[in-house]
Amino acid sequence: MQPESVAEAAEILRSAQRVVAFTGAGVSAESGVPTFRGAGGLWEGHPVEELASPRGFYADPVKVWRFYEERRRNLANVKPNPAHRVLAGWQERFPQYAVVTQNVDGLHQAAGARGVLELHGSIWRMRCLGCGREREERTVPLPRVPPLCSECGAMERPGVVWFGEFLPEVVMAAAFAAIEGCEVLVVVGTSAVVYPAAGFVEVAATAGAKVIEVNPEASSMAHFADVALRGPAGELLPLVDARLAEI
Ligand code: BV8
Ligand code: ZN
Repeated sequence: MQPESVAEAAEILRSAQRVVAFTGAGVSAESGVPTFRGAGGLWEGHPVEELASPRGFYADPVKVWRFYEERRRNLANVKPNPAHRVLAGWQERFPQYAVVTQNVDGLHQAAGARGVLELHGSIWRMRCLGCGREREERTVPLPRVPPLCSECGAMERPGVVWFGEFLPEVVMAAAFAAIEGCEVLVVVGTSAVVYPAAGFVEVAATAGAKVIEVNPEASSMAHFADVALRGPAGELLPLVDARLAEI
C-alpha cells in the first residue's frame, strides 16, 4: 500500500527539471548511524559544546579526537541504505540536481552521488592547525590521536564545521545557488534546527519551490512542506522512485 503522499510527491517530481535533495542525519539512520537529537542521539549525554566546538577542542583535543575516532570506527563498517541509493540515482533523472548534506559521514558519495555539497565538512578529512594542509584519511583506528601533520608536525583537527564556525564559503555559495534556483526541494532526515543550513528550506520555499519532507517526525521546517512523507526515508524514497518510474 502506497501512502497517498507518495503519489503526491511523485507527481510533484515527475516533470521537475531542477531538484535539490537536502539531507540530515536521518537519511543515514537506516544504515545504523545514530542521529544527533532524539533518543540515543549522539549529543545525548555528550555536551555538544565540549565536543563539537573550537573551544572544546582546544580545551581537550584528545577527548574530542576520541569522540571523532569512535564515530569514524562506527562509520567504517556501515553501508549506504536505499535512501542514499535513490538520492544518488536521481542525478541521472533530473537535468539539474544537487545533493546538499549536513552529514559528515560520506554515505551519499558511497552510494554513488557526485558533487555532494557537504555543508558541515567530512569526518574523513583532516586539517592541519599549523600549515592548513587538508587531506582525506580513512584509516581506522588512527595510528595516533591526535594525529600530527606529516609536513609540519603540527596537530591536525577533524575536517568538520563545529558550532560557532563558519560554513565553507564555496560550498555555501554553491548550495545557496542550487537551492534558490530549484523547483523542488526534497528535505530528508533533518530536524532543521542547525543554522544556517536549516534556513535553506525557507530560502527554497520563498523562491517558489515545492518542498517535500521525508521524516517520521515533523521537522521545525515542516510548515514549509507541500507534501510530508511521514516515515523512514529508506522505505519511502524507494516507493517514490518506483512511482516515478510508473508515471
Ligand atoms: C555558524 C558537524 C556563524 C560536526 C555540525 C551561538 C553561538 C554561535 C553560533 C550559534 C549560536 N546560537 C546559534 C548558533 C548557530 C549554530 C546553531 O544553529 N545552533 C543550533 C543548535 C541552535 N550554528 C552554528 O554554529 C554554525 N555556524 O552559525 O557560524 C557564526 C559564527 C560565530 C558566531 C555566531 C555565528 C555551524 C553549525 C554546524 C555544526 N556542526 N556537525 C559533527 O558532526 O560532529 S551540526 C550537526 O547537526 C550535524 O552536522 C547534523 O547534521 C546537524 C543537524 O542535525 P540533523 O542532521 O538534523 O540531525 P538530528 O539528529 O537533529 O535530526 C535527525 C532527523 O532525522 C530527525 O528529524 C528525525 O526525526 C529524522 N529521522 C530519524 N530517522 C529517520 C529520520 N528521517 C528519515 N528517515 C529515518 N529513518
Ligand atoms: Zn601541517
